[in-house]
Amino acid sequence: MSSYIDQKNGVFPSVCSLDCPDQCGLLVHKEDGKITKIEGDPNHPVTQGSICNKVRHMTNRLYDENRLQYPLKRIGKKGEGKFARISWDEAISEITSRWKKLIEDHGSESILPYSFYGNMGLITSEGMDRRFFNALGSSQLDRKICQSAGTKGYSYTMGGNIGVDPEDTVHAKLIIFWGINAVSTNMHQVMLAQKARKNGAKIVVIDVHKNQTGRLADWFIPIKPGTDGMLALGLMHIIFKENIVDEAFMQEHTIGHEQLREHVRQYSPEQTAEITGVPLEDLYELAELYGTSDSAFIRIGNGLQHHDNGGMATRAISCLPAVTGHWAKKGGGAIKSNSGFLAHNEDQLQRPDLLTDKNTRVINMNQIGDALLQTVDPVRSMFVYNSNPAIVAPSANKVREGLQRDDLFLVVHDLFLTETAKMADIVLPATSSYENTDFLASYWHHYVQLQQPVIEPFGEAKSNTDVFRLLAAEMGITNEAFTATDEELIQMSLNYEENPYISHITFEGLKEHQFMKADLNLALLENLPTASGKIELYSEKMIEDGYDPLPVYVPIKPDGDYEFMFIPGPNHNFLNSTFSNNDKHQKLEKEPKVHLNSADASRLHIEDGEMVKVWNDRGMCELKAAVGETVLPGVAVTQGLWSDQDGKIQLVNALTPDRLSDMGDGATFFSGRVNVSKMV
Ligand SMILES: Nc1nc2c(c(=O)[nH]1)N[C@H]1C(S)=C(S)[C@@H](COP(=O)(O)OP(=O)(O)OC[C@H]3O[C@@H](n4cnc5c(=O)[nH]c(N)nc54)[C@H](O)[C@@H]3O)O[C@H]1N2
Ligand SMILES: Nc1nc2c(c(=O)[nH]1)N[C@H]1C(S)=C(S)[C@@H](COP(=O)(O)OP(=O)(O)OC[C@H]3O[C@@H](n4cnc5c(=O)[nH]c(N)nc54)[C@H](O)[C@@H]3O)O[C@H]1N2
Ligand code: SF4
Ligand SMILES: [Mo]
Repeated sequence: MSSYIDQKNGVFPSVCSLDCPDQCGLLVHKEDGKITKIEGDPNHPVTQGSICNKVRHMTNRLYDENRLQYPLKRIGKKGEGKFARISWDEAISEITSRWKKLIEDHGSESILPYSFYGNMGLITSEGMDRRFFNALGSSQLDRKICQSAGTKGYSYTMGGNIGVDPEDTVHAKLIIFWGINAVSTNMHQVMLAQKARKNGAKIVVIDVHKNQTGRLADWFIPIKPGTDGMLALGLMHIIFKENIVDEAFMQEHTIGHEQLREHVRQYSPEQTAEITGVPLEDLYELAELYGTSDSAFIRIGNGLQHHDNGGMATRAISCLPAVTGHWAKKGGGAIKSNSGFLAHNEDQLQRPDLLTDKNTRVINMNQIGDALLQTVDPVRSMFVYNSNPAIVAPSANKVREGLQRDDLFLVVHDLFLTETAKMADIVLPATSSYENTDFLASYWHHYVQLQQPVIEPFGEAKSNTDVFRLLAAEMGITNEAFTATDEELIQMSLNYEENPYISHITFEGLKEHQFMKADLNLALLENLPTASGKIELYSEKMIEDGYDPLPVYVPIKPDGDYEFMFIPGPNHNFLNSTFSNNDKHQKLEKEPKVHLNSADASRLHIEDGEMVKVWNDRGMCELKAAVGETVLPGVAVTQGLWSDQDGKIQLVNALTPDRLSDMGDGATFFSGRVNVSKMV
């Protein structure tokens, strides 16, 4: 059979590669060699033919007039944005000669990769690149910008990233979206919740902002930012006191329930109401609703994780379904992330064995600003791909100052001249996922999916795997690791005896079926990867790691004497900063706004629709005020990681802290404080 690329016309199955839990099955329509339409694949068991607006307009991005077609070399001053076209040969030779010299003069750790999941394809995001930087012996990047706090907190209870099968959640009778803006960020979980609702389920949303998800709830519960751990503990207090626990379940499947019962006595409902802002009667009502529900499901989002105390908050919430036995009910339990079910052979794919010096320096991506400004053993070259740190990383003014350093040799591989790429010395054009071969594993549903190239590479664009093969060859790294084809990389990754859930999934199988589901015959509760094999309400491991063995409430850290908690989340029509530079998506989103409570606004004489200054000691933004009752007093919320547009001052990450969270060295985007004032 000829490949999809060879067929000029037709409709081809594919998968969305964006960093989104839904990982939709797609149908790509092609005419005369070009993609004309992207729609949902109705055969996909979970996403069932519906996709988001962002990807429905993907052709605008794929064929955007500003898409990069050739390698570029800086000719102006750093950051001025003046570039000249060069050939791939020149680009690769310039990069590798600079790197050889740096390694000779300063050692390989003077070079740093910086990447995340702009493309979730596994060989694209953690394949040849990891092999290359391991073999090079460069500094290593700790990729913890997303959900590492919660992952750690949840793992103490459950052992790993494992939760309910989302397809089962249609059977739940109570669905709690907790710190997740699911209408925008996990739309198919909303679709499943709507089905459950038709069967009588109630939808509760716990959030600091009554956004599109809050508006669809049967009951919206506003909470003060960073107090979710307290809410979970206060709920457990009531649940134990009212004896709406599931004793039999706790006996059989948990350890530490007696200690937990004693421990939560200290979190009184009165104190919980005071700290969280959730009224006393609502606390009792929620505890009752949750404790007595026939099957309750909690979808835990990133909102509560992006705080100083995000790890412990997630730890506390993850105890709720165990105390009440919801795990044993159809559709009940929780999902933080399900990536554990689809774990692939990372060692085979990433080849950590190629890194011979195991003490290589590690830099946390959340603190890239400080790392770039460090003067002792500075990072002298950075290679950025699958990410746009100038927009997405916290304390962005520091990040930009670092990126702009004259003595930093910056290379950026991307589809567009992003804000990060504008500061580069060499820019390399990247293919889109529709031009690549890859495999993808969702962190929410249970399907592994195949991506086969549908169109030819755009202009002279190259895939990540090809770029790192070229770099390895030119650096003189002659190792069989760099001759492996994309298909071989996929085969090696899927060959993973340690994960019985995917033992039947192969490259050939994926070619035949396009998507394959994890084998879930193993009962989750009988195979928990905790030390005890049970749900750990009390955790010895936490003691070893220096934490309290039981969930506790620790308030977020002080962050200056500013009036507002500042919550800069993502928005509906962008994906992090992806699409923020595309006309169509910008128009859909209109402009960045800051949501304020009307009491605060009137005190500060701010009118709805007026431009205001949002600031702290880290930076400043000018945003349009949206005044109303969607946030509590003392809270300021923005949506979207907007690109720089004609001199507008709208870089929300200029204001965010780069402290690390209590667990998992995660990001604390939402634990910052700001003042808001009228523009003068
Ligand atoms: N459309 C769209 N979809 C996306 C993305 C995108 O940018 N746009 N990004 C993707 C990525 S990488 C990720 S990680 C996910 C993230 O998606 P989500 O898990 O939804 O995370 P956020 O949108 O960061 O925050 C979720 C909600 O938490 C709220 N929140 C903030 N602080 C608190 C708090 O202290 N307590 C509570 N209870 N709520 C709080 C915010 O108001 C927001 O409504 O979405 C993915 N999908
Ligand atoms: N204020 C605030 N900041 C945040 C967040 C927040 O909620 N609030 N969310 C955080 C979270 S959860 C995350 S995950 C991060 C995400 O941050 P990033 O991972 O940086 O996400 P994007 O901004 O989407 O940038 C991805 C880039 O990869 C490029 N790309 C796509 N495909 C490919 C490819 O195949 N090859 C190459 N070389 N490049 C490609 C895209 O064009 C895009 O420029 O942002 C974090 N930043
Ligand atoms: S971004 Fe998410 S919802 Fe949209 S098509 Fe991709 S996977 Fe589906
Ligand atoms: Mo993320």
